[in-house]
Amino acid sequence: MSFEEMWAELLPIGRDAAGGYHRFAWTPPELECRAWFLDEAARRDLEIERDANGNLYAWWLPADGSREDAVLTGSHLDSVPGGGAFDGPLGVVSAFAAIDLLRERGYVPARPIGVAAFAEEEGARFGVACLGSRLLAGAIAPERARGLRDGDGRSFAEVLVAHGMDPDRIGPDEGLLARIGCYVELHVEQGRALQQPVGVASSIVPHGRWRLDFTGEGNHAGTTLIRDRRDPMLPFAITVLAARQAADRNAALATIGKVAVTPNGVNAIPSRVTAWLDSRGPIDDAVRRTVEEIGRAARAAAGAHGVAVELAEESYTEVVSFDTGLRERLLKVLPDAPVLPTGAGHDAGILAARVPTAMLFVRNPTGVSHAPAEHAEPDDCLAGVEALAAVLDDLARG
Ligand code: HGY
Ligand code: MN
Ligand code: MN
Ligand code: MN
Repeated sequence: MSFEEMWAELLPIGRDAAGGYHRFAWTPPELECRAWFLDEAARRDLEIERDANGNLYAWWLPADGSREDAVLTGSHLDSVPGGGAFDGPLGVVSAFAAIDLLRERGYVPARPIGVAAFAEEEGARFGVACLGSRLLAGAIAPERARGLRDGDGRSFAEVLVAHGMDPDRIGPDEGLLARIGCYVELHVEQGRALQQPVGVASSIVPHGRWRLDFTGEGNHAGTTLIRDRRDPMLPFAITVLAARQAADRNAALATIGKVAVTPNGVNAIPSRVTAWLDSRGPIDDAVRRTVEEIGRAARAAAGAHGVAVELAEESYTEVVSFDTGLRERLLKVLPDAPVLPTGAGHDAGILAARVPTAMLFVRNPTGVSHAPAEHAEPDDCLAGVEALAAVLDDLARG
């Protein structure tokens, strides 16, 4: 199954008429992607492993059957709502294609090569990004993860049970982590910085996700005088503006991109507005300062409208500098590859706290991501596969 054939199989899964993807953890499209992963692994006689956290692994074991000091690659198969085709899947398809390339060249690994598909990387269903890799790495308390709820109020624990898994078993998998010698994730670039087909990551900027709950008083839109209203939409709207102003002041990024209005009716003043804030910055305190300023503005606006507001941190990841030794080794294999930071979060950013980790990027000529315009040219995708194969060849050689 060539890269193109694998890509053609995945492409229609969970895609809407506008070309955006809706592959949320344990929903039918993502389950179809999981089935695709297992099918591709079986086709290559790779050994399947499922950890207790919902992550999938396909292992190419060395002749002696060893499972130690593995070279893990892969990425994720889930998407943001209306996301692009490449964010995640490009790393997984390229991993299978790189294994095919190595096998065609008669390569025999001296240590295991694994392909991972980490669960809920976007956090689009349960709200916390990289949920699967955070659980594996011990970067989120299992109790908190069990209680995370999706938009329909279903808990992560209930969803795991519905898919035959035991929520009491989620959490750090020290045995599996001990078997991973290093992790190298290939990912489509999510900006305009990469002007060559393939690049190597230096770091991930700090980023975090917060939840704002504005609680007012639901009431009739046609009979409630303005002076009698406690409408949560007002402080919400003021906070959206405040987010942009705080970001500009701190040279950071701040986005309020997901909102839930309850009830969501034309002729009803809502009782509650929940908004999610995403903030990123080149340095740690840019993000923290931005969020503090937004919190102050939200509280002032809420108070002025008789509305209560709560600001809660969902996840925060400090700046991640990838393993320099591993990066230098990649650059020996790929001497022409530029080195660049990424503003996007990745499972590699979470695993970097536990195992030597590096990332490869494939050029995205549109610079757009998390939207249908996200793109990588076929030649650049194949250059990515060649680069990944060369890196795996080097890392898994005896
Ligand atoms: O949100 C991110 O930065 C990543 O695409 N999950
Ligand atoms: Mn198939
Ligand atoms: Mn993403
Ligand atoms: Mn991604």
